[in-house]
Amino acid sequence: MAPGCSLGRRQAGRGSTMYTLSWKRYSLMAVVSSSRIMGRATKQKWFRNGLMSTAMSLVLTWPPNSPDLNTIDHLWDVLDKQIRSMEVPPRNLQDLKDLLLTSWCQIPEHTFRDLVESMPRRVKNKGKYLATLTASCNFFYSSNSELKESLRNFTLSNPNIRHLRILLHGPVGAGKSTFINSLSSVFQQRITAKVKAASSASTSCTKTYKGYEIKCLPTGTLPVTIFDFMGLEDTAQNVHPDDFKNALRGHLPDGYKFNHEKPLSSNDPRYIRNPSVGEKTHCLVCVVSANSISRMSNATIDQMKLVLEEASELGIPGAVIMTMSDLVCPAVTYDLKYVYTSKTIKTKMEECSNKLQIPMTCIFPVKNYHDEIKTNDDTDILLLLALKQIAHFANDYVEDLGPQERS
Ligand SMILES: Nc1nc2c(ncn2[C@@H]2O[C@H](COP(=O)(O)OP(=O)(O)OP(=O)(O)O)[C@@H](O)[C@H]2O)c(=O)[nH]1
Ligand SMILES: [Mg+2]
Repeated sequence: MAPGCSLGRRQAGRGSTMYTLSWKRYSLMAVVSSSRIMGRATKQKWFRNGLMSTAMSLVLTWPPNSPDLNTIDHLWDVLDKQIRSMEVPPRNLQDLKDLLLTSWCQIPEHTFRDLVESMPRRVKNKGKYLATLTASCNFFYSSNSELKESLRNFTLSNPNIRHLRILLHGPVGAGKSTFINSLSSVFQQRITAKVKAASSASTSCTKTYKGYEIKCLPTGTLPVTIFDFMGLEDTAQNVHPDDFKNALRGHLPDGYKFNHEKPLSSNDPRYIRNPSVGEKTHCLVCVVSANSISRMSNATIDQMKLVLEEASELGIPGAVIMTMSDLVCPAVTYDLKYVYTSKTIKTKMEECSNKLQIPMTCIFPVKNYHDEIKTNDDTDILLLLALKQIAHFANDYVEDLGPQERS
């Protein structure tokens, strides 16, 4: 192609070339071809806001063999090949326009017919992939209110308990306390800050073992209590490992102030000797930040694994909340809906899975409310989906437990 016709060109996936042309129609064609996953309005907005680099990062975050079920894309490829194979390339925009129109008219009829007739086969081949992709995106269109309603009316599987007990643990500053505030915000439809969160610190801001119920409008609470734990530090001031065991088994009282020098002993009057089934932990949730998972020290990982193993021995299910998804992928920062299609987020989830030995199905990427002044649907939905799954894990665990009332 003559230099005057093109201002730039980029390869953006299978058969997709992104041209930056001054000729409007071809420019539109090229953009459609390379970023078929974006709606027209989104594309216009991204162009308007000068977010092309973000757009490209999103294109690259999609799988390389994204489904090419759009028949017209194949015809763009045919045109592309024809223009490139010209012995004399177009010298100017008018030339290019004329050549494109001529080439379009010369595309043989059988090419169109083949494309149409091959559609059922291509749909079949790509169907499985599409089903996964659609399923992962679809929940963003599930209604926020439906999810809230299902949690409000959550039926506990064990008549001996009133609340599922979820225990959060993880490194300092991972967003544990902010996660509890975020869940409260979701159900109160305003930003709440009941639990003290850190601005920035290397030592844990949370010093007390405390359970929080989630209030929901208009009245009432969810059948879930979330316990905040002191963050794991790379210092000698760390929480004593036996206090984790105490918390899992239900020996730690609500309001217990952590003492890194010694754990709560069974001789202490505050020690709950025979915890009821409702006082035990029903699901252990590791909270890690997507932004710092790669930098987590081996000591912290080992401590987390130790607690997970302890929980696993007791039969308590484990899960991971991966916070700060907004800080690792530009596309997700731009629009949270891309969380489950972002390759960066998937890589971070895999890293979590490998480091903590937790299956991918138990890892939930979220973004906490941390600098917003009001709630929004996309942030709500990720938080709600995570909470719903965790509640199910805990509910499955308590199903077979007896009353074990405290003596
Ligand atoms: N961008 C972003 N910031 C977050 C997110 N979650 C938490 N934060 C910020 O991270 C910082 C630490 O959050 P906390 O909730 O205090 O973390 P923590 O795990 O409770 O920490 P400790 O109690 O000190 O162990 C706060 O400044 C939050 O505003 C998130 O999803 N995205
Ligand atoms: Mg905290």
